[in-house]
Amino acid sequence: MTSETTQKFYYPSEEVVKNAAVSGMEAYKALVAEADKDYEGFWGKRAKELIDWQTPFTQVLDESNAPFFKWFADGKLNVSYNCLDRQVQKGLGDKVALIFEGDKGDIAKVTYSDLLTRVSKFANALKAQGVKKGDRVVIYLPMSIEGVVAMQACARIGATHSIVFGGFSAQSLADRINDAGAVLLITSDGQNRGGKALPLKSIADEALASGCPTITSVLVVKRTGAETAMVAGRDIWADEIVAQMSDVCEPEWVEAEHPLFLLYTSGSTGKPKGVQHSTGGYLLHAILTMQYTFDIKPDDVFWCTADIGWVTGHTYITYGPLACGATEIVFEGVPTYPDAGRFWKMIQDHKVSIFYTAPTAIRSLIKAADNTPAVHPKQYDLTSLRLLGSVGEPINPAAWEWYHENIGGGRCPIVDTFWQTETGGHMITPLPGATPLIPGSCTLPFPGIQAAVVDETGTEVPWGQGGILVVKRPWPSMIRNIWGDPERFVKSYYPADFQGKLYLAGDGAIRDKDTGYFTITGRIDDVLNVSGHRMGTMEIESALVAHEKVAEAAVVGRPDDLTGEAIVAFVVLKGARPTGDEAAKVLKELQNWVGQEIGPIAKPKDIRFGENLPKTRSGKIMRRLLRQLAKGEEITQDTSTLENPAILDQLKG
Ligand code: 6R9
Repeated sequence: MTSETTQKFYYPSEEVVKNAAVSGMEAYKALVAEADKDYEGFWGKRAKELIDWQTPFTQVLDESNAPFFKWFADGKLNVSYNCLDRQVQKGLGDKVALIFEGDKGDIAKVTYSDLLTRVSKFANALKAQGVKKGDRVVIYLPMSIEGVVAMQACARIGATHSIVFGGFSAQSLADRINDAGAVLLITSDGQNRGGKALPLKSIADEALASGCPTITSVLVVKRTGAETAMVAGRDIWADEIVAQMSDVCEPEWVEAEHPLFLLYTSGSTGKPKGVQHSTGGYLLHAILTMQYTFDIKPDDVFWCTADIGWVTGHTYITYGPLACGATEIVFEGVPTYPDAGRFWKMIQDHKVSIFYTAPTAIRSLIKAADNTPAVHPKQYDLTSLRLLGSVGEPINPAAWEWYHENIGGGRCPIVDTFWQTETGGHMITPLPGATPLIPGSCTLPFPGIQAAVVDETGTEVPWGQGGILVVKRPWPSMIRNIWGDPERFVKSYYPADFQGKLYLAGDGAIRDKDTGYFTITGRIDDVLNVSGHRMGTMEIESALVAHEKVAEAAVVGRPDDLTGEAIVAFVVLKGARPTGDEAAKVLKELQNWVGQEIGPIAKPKDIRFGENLPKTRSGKIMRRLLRQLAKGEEITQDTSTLENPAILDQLKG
């Protein structure tokens, strides 16, 4: 190790090392060596120890139908049983499982016993509506106790849930319901966000009216109390039906490979992919990462600020913390309401010890703290914190340093966790009591995860050289399939370029030439990362061209200080190219249109109008030029294959 590399490290304190589940770098290396030596033994041992099985498994990994891997396939279990019943049996019934804080500051605490009762009643309500093992249930709910209860209730009866983020439009909701063939929808009258009550049921009604033939009933949770139209014979108030149910519901024991959930995520083509996860392997990684990465302890108050509509909310709100018997926060609101000190006040009020959030939130709160001293984190007592986490996008070193200093008081390690909807849990991440940290690097693979950086042929590149991020061996919590589209699964994740042998993450990466630490360099496909949310450029393009005025559209990303990437659209209208006020008017109209078609997170930040798009002679849109234009750069690239160079001037910002 050179002195230069020694300097850039942040080492965990002796006390952190001493108390950590993985204590010291030697312990980390020993785990990696254990997995290298006996891969199946490594995972099998932990699956036995960490999960309560109704029927034990006899085989760890079945690779006979690769890349459709099976883990623990002949074992049977129930995730809800592992999260709730076993905590109560261990004597944790009176321990607080969830601390819910509403947008307006209302607080509710739910113990493990209460949660078991609520989940059992809800599960019985689902059964009363005819939901059976293997049926798909779509959940379109705000951050709420009911959201967690509904997910756990599905798991309890073996129904496969598919959460649709509450910010998605009617169209997006309908597409997901239909792709999944869901029989039941769970939604709420509305949601509270930033001091406003927003509708939800009416959006769900619009989705169902557009044609969702498989849905037979809708359970409606009361939240805002807004007047809500109910369709007779289809819509039922959840509280009314749940009140009539027994509080005992025997868990449905399912095979380890039974699909626990689908979660739709953007890919490089227009249609979102229904990422299918398993039961046993998924639960194992949720628990193991809670232990190793978050070093979860009985007295911790754990807070993951993600929404249950994203995978982070699945693994690190609904499943991981509960399977470990932890106490966790569920927050309905937004970080900036009533002011940008909300997160820090909640950490102070609830004595949060582990805090897990996204770089985009940190960056916006840095800005707020700079502008408004009253919401600066130093106004709050954050001494309860012992560990910080980051997820969703690369964290820039300046934001890392601020987070470390101002939130972590210089004493809390930061785990920068790289993973994806498809991976189920952390893939490359520091372990807090082991890994020396370098701001901006997600450091080293989680024990048992064989990540590598390769070239186009699948050959590993030397450290210091950028390439394509892959995973060399299957792992328990990996995606099992794309719902209803096994061919797309193989093509997307086990492409022929790598002889079908390597999992393709879709990100680029580089390993530090001295330490081997990984830094993620961003997506290598047509997927953008806006505020930690994945958006497919094709999805946005399809929405734009569905507008009556639009003839053609191309969407690219541009780096953005606050949101990581921002969406820029290049649009050709059917009529004349608009300029001045007219351009501003159409721009607003198209932004709102995309908001309605997909959801507000997909709205382009900037739209440029041209009489055409830059194309090659064969008619291919030259996206690399659009990327340069989006950044406001002069075109330095070769334009010799461009048929219509004059168009570039029109598309400059
Ligand atoms: C968990 C989650 C996955 C994509 C992924 C990558 C980016 C996530 C990151 C990160 C750098 C990190 N990403 N964590 N990039 N450092 N710590 O975010 O899942 O919504 O599927 O997004 O997010 O580009 O491929 P998902």
